[in-house]
Amino acid sequence: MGKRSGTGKETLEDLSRRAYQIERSGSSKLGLAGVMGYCKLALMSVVGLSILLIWSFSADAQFRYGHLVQIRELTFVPDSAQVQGDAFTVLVIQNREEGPILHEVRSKDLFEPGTLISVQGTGTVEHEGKQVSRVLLSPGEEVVIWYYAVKGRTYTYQCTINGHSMQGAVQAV
Ligand SMILES: [Cu+2]
Repeated sequence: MGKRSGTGKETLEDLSRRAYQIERSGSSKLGLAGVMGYCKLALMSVVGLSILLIWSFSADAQFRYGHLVQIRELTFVPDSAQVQGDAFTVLVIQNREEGPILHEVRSKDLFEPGTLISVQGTGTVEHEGKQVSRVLLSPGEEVVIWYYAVKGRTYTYQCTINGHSMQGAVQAV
């Protein structure tokens, strides 16, 4: 009666194997199942997740489920990007300053209830009440923001710490 045919919940081993197969096959069009698989994997390994994400970003410039932003010389690079709308997506922001410059990521759009799914990574997450207010990033640290992007919306984020005037945006199309 098919009990052994794998219709039940996937185990962590299944997810790991699938991520490995995706990596080997060179396919970056993961679909929702793949993205959610990554979401679960993220709980196991933020570092591994980042490596997989960076790999998938570089593999496909046309159709993205998320993107990577690096902070260099007081600037979000790139400072704008598009993601697929009406879909789960991820934004990874890394502080890649060569000097000891602290940055923050603030975003009313990304951190609002109903949009934010989870914040992970190596930065320091601060809250106001139940809501994330900002994430502090020292050089070498990164934040991994999982959220639901609604088609037609633009999600902005900022850093204003220590007089910085940095902003970036993600447009869901
Ligand atoms: Cu900054």
